Amino acid sequence: MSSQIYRSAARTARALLSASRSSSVPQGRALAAAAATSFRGKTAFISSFYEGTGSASRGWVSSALALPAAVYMLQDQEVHAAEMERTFIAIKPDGVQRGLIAEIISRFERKGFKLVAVKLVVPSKEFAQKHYHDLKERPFFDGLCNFLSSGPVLAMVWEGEGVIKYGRKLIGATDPQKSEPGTIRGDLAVVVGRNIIHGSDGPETAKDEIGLWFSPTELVSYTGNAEKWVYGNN
Ligand code: DAT
Ligand code: MG
Repeated sequence: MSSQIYRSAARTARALLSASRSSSVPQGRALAAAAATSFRGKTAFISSFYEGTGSASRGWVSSALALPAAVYMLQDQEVHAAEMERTFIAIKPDGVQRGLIAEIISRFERKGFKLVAVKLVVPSKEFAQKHYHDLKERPFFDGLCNFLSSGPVLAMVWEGEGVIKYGRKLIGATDPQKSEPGTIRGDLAVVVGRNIIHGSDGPETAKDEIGLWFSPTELVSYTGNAEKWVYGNN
């Protein structure tokens, strides 16, 4: 629920920011409608900007005056909008060595997700053991950690609405024999021991894995050029 409100706030912030670049009242009207819709009456302070005390037209005049204030108040939320959901994605040594970095990155990019951190690293075996700590009882754990630490890994953080769950869809099932065609593993890998890519499997692991692989200063918050075309309510 809170994330829904959060996303609504983010969308409204974006709408307010883009509308603030125009002085036309009709845009302001559309914008107010968008604000009312996305907030669903949950944040009184927004709707209060648009409540006319008399005729509808008086209401719109006052909303035009209040708009800049609303924009400034929501700029923080615009920043947070750029941080709505993040997941950790890594191209494992097999994917890097096979020259699949660009192919894999382009699938996330074309979807509309945003890259907010990236680096090429050779993890130590101890680091690999930390990353895969929840699998330490599995018979393949040692081989898996040896493999992850055997060469360069492209570590990334991707951001976007639903990116954790949908990132897993883009990746496909763990065993490439069972991954659907069209997924990264389905199209580009053959066996489970060389399935080329890792993706966080939920919000908690995403948070832990991002924290393990990146320091906070390595995560870059920015507004993507195409964001207003990727996100929007009609
Ligand atoms: P995923 O990578 O899809 O999240 P996982 O977390 O269950 O899958 O396992 C981590 C990695 O361990 C997986 O990408 C490949 C390897 N692995 C999983 N099951 C395996 C198995 N039965 N034999 C060999 N390696 C396996
Ligand atoms: Mg996993």
